[in-house]
Amino acid sequence: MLQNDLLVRAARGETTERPPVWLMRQAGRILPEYRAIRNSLSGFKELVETPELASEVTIQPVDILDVDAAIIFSDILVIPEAMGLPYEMIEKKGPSFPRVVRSAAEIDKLGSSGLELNYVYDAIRLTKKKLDGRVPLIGFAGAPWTIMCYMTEGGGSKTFSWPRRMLYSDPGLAEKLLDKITISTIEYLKNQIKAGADVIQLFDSWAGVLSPEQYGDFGLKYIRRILEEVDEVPVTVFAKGAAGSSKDLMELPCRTIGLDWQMNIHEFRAHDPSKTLQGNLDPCVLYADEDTIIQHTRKMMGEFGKSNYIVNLGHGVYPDTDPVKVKLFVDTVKGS
Ligand code: 1CP
Repeated sequence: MLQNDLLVRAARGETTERPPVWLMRQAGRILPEYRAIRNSLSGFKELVETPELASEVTIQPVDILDVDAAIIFSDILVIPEAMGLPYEMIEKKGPSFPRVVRSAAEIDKLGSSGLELNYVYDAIRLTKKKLDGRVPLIGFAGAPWTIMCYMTEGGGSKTFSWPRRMLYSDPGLAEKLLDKITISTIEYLKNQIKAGADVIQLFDSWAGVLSPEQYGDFGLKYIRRILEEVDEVPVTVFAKGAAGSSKDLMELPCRTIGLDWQMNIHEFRAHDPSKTLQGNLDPCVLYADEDTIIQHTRKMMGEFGKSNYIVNLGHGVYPDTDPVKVKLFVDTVKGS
């Protein structure tokens, strides 16, 4: 039983006393308490793969920032790794894949079921135990298109030319890879739910590099397949940069759609007022002075309205944000 179940109720479309609030990328990044643990280790992967430590940093923002939900400390890149493409997390640079997949033979070698991700499920079980019902726990995965971006490009990129090139040069090959990622992701999310995840979020961080038409064919099609299979708990789809696909997003068979700060709140609401929306404060607002933060947070909340709403930023909180400002944002939501 959850003592604070605001997030789960809002995600189900039920009436809540106030909208729940959490922040994308709230675990890690901004808290000195996170960095203290992180700096004592060999690297990011040790933290992700050690359930005791992962659960500790998952709970830090609940204790320190008083958010209404925890999100399991992990990364979307654990899926490519479990499929057969290990990643390295390079200090101050980000992820890098020594091997990528760009041919049918390479894709054939990838695994797609029975993947070894027990460390994530153990971290979820342990976190649930330690949280003891204080707040819900969010499980997550990358959406297939975003995962394909990393598996073909080999790391972060401004343009993601490799995956986009494949959509023109060999769409069948892209579909083959997206299929495998989709199968892996369904199993992964179902196992996260069995381990105790109360809500699931799909991050499609690179949705915005595609045209709306391509996003329908190579992004939303696979998200839809996941949603048709993973229906045990409410699912949120966050497709960063996909403002041009508002209607298609709102027609997905999921409870909640996450908005980035460039998306028009009223346009999304108008498509289907019964769906829950999550978002969408520009993360840069949190660099401003206190009055500006309070003013922008209240204005945003007014636009979303009181029901079917989960307060969040429009993308992950930026690493150099002052935790005091983040706390002010959380307190403003709770007090207004
Ligand atoms: O050493 C470190 O501390 C590395 C920084 C870091 C952290 C804390 C990375 C590297 N990943 C994470 C954890 C993480 N990643 C979480 C859980 C904890 C939390 O921060 O709340 C989550 C939900 C993610 C999800 C993730 N990873 C996304 C989707 C969300 C988004 O921000 O769009 C993406 C795109 C990644 C890949 C990734 N991992 C790390 C980096 C620097 C990146 C982005 C690389 C790029 O620019 O393409």
